[in-house]
Amino acid sequence: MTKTAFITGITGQDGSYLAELLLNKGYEVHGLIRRASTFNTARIDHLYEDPHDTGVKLTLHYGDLSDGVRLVTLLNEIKPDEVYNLAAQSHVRVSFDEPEHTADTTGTGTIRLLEAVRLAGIQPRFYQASSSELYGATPPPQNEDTPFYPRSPYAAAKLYSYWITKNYREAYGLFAVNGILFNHESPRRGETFVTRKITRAVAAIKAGKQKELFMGNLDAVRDWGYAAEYVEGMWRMLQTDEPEDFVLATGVGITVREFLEISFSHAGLDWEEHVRFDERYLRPTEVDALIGDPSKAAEKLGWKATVDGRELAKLMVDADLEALSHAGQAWIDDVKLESWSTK
Ligand code: NDP
Ligand code: GDR
Repeated sequence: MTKTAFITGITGQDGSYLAELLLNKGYEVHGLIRRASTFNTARIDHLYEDPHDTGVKLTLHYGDLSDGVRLVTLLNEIKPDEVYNLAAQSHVRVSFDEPEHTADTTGTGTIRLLEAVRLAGIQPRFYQASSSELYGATPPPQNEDTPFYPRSPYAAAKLYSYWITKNYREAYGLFAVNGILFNHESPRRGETFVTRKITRAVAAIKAGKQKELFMGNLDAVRDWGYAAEYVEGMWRMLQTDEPEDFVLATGVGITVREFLEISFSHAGLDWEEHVRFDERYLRPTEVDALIGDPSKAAEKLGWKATVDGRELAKLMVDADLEALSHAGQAWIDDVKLESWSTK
């Protein structure tokens, strides 16, 4: 029988890869999208299906995690077998500027969705996009038993979502799991996260269209993996016999500085000639080092990352050089906007 999945955050990096994965597995996929004054579906446009056709497998629905009633209506209609809650205000630096909005989307949004599941009277398997940011100030290596110490409004909101997901599992017997995912990136990564910011700048500098790149703390260590592999891990978490929480990570940590060095030198450039400091990119409280221990996922899910941060830097630089060669000036103008409106 065809399985049905409901994905919040389908227009984001992970949502787009997960939608692809589930469609390839034969699922009927329903995605929640926010109404915006411009189209925000660029990452999933290649999956477009004409809704007038028969046998359509991907359907998009307007809604928002701030609108609980809408979530109940949708879950009632769709009655999914699996729910993936990927939607969030997901930028850590921005969460210091918009703490209340972040709490509402990244924290309270999860309880709205869980309550919508209950009110719709359905028993889907439920995936919560938890984060390595939960560990915050607790030093690496971090696994499922490591104590949490959130260091931002974003991480504090995700902490609430982590515990409320666990609580609904224990209180109502819902098959609800937390995927505690370490940073994962791709050519589809949002332009203001550090990896993509760097690889896009490398492409623009290489093309002679940009000279400088303004950055914050280069000493931070992150365990960067490849997003396309991580969505497979999400799906596997919902296919087990018992609901459990899992860490997904590569186990390899590198500094932002090393990611810069690799990315620039891959394009034949010297990062020190181009990178400048801008305190706007510092955070009031920083997370110094995140390096995951993914052994539980390897043992119980048979999941293992094959791309670490060093390979990812090259993969993303290649993709951005390629994108630039196709898109030209419009792409360059877009790169400049990074420092205008964002952190
Ligand atoms: P993105 O920022 O790329 O995508 C976030 C998605 O959430 C977008 O589709 C966005 O819609 C949607 N969204 C934001 N606010 C709302 C709202 N109020 N109602 C409905 N939808 C909303 O994130 P990623 O794909 O990178 O991450 C997916 C999830 O995993 C997030 O929850 C993130 O916090 C978490 N996570 C990510 C990690 C990573 O390294 N990528 C690591 C660990 C956890 P729109 O397109 O309209 O903005
Ligand atoms: P992070 O990702 O905060 O780990 O959250 P981000 O790429 O924003 O930052 C990683 C590290 O790089 C440092 N940094 C900069 N960061 C940005 N964005 N821009 C800069 O110019 C810059 N200079 C240095 C940061 O200080 C930080 O230490 C991501 C998000 O996807 C979350 O949603 C997710 O939960 C976590 O990863 C795991």
